[in-house]
Amino acid sequence: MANDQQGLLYLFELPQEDIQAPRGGGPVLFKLENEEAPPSVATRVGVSPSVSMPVPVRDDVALQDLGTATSIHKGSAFSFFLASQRKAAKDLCDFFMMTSGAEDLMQVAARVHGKVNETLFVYAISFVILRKKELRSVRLPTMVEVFPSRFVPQEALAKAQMQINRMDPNQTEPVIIEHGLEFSGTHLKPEHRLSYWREDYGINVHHWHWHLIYRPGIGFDRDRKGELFYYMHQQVIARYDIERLCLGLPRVEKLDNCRIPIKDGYFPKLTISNSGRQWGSRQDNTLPKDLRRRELGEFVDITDMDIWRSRLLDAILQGFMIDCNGDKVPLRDDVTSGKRGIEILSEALEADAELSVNFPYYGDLHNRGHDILAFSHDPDNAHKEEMGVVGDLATSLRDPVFFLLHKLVDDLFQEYKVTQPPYTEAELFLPGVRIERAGVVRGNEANVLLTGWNTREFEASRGIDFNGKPVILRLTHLDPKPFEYHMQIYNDLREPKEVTVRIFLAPKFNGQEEEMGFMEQRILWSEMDKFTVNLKPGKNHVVRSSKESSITNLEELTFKDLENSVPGNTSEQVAFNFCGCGWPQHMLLPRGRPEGMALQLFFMLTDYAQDKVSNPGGVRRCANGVSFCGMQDAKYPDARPMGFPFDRSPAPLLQGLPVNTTADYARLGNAFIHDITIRFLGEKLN
Ligand code: CUO
Repeated sequence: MANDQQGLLYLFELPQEDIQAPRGGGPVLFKLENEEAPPSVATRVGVSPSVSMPVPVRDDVALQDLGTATSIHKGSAFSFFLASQRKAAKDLCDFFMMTSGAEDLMQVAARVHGKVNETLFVYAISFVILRKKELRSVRLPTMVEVFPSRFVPQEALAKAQMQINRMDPNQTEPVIIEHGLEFSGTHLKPEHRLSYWREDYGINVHHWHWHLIYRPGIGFDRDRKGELFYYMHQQVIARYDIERLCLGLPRVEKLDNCRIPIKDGYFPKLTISNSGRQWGSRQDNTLPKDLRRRELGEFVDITDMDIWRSRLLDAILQGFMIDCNGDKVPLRDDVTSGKRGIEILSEALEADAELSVNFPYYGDLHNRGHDILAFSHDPDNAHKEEMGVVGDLATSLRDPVFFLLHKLVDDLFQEYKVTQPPYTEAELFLPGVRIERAGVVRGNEANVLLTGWNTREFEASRGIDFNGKPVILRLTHLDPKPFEYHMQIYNDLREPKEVTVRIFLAPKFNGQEEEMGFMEQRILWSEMDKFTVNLKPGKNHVVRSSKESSITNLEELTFKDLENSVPGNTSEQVAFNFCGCGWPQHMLLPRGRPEGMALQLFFMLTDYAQDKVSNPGGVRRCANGVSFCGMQDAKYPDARPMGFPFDRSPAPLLQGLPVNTTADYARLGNAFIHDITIRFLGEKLN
């Protein structure tokens, strides 16, 4: 095996094809001892393999050892929200976890490839690579290249195939598939105006990665996993709402009642795992029903959903949950030891059966919500339809119903958050430092940011076999022009002071074009960045690039990036992109409006001595996207509750004066609020 990266990288390529099919565009070949390559592979014209990956017979890889992993049909959907399929994933992950080192994993995985569902396979090897310390240097290729059919409609892929069938066999230039802007529907339906956002590849890949890292039923407790489930999804809803306001659409409403029809349908036009099977479509005004999927062994009653929700709400308002022994478990965020209430609540709401204080009692509201919605078009398999995209981690954000469900989830979290005592002035104020001025600069212009369209290319032929020919996906996406934050900060102390800089963005006006009060704006504040600065005594000019954001992932790593990342040739991008998790950099800003949209930036400095979390020394993995993704093998690097200071209601008085708007927080010297404009150019950016 050439190196760990290469040995494992090609397991991700062509997930639907035989493992002995040529990979790496032709030169890489897994050779399984005692297993004939399928004739279609052996006779492929023009293939001259130069990298051979021998896979000896492994007597230890037996189907019976895979547990329930083989229970999910190949070519069908795999949903992490279904309890039975979570169990299958756990069985396969456990099996791969028993390997030691890259070569061992490669051999075992190559033997298992083809015996299990393709998505499950990719999920499990991804999980194990991220989990195993000895595989720290191995990066994952982007899901866009592994499963292109999750990102572009079948029609576009079929067109590329037809073009290849007709073209001169000696042609070497790739076929290009353009996709974007028209997305999945027309603007006859207002919701489709948001398709560019919901169907963005980066947002969906982020969601897949996030759940890969913060998997329920993982068997161990990742630091603040529950709180991060709340926070990351809350921030997604906030950003979605901001985008809606940019387009003049109302903020998303929660899925309050599963006994009335869901107004908006969704027709994904995508196929599953490159297999040709379609994801289920939901008509407008579909009435959710109890789930009765016998073939999957999955049954969910809407009544149970209602009961779980009511029990969770009860716990929130009473201030405690009841554990399996009947004992009270207090829900409070102002604790100095043990878990915060938000963590306990979240583990019961998501739910993680192993970490919920009382899984039988509080149930499985969020996961089951995904299930009910994913099968609402065919709840009893009468039509033998596949699940809808909302059941899959890499596609669920495409469907508007995802946001209705997650608004319901967030609504429960917010019910809890407003029961918590507001932050005191002592918790908000940092004496000795003050922000004199703060804003954004782009080129020579201050406080006006620009967005437009851009394109990014991926190799579709890494995930789908187009007769061995190269096919490029050219995806259109929103993009901001890069900018910088500039802050003029005075440190009035005699010695240097380390502070955490927190930067948030929210619209200034609501849908009625009125300035928002604190509570209306509170859950719209989107984290833009969070970083540490050591302020010297006196005046400090702090400059920070938008590309350094603590929430974003630099870029998706392609197969080509990773092939070029042999030791000694590690690009900066690869070196920093540790786990692929993080909000896409190209979606850092909301779209804005052509005429300019009024937004506000909120800056706050807090005492790093109080914020810092001691982590044992060692390599910082997943340092990118840290606010949404945490750090691998380390504690979440901010001791404050996630979303601070906007996760709670405001104190009624600050410095003796009432707090009505966020600007009242900015009366504190360590905070600052500033108006900016975002203009959407509606054209391709240079
Ligand atoms: Cu991420 Cu419901 O948790 O999709």
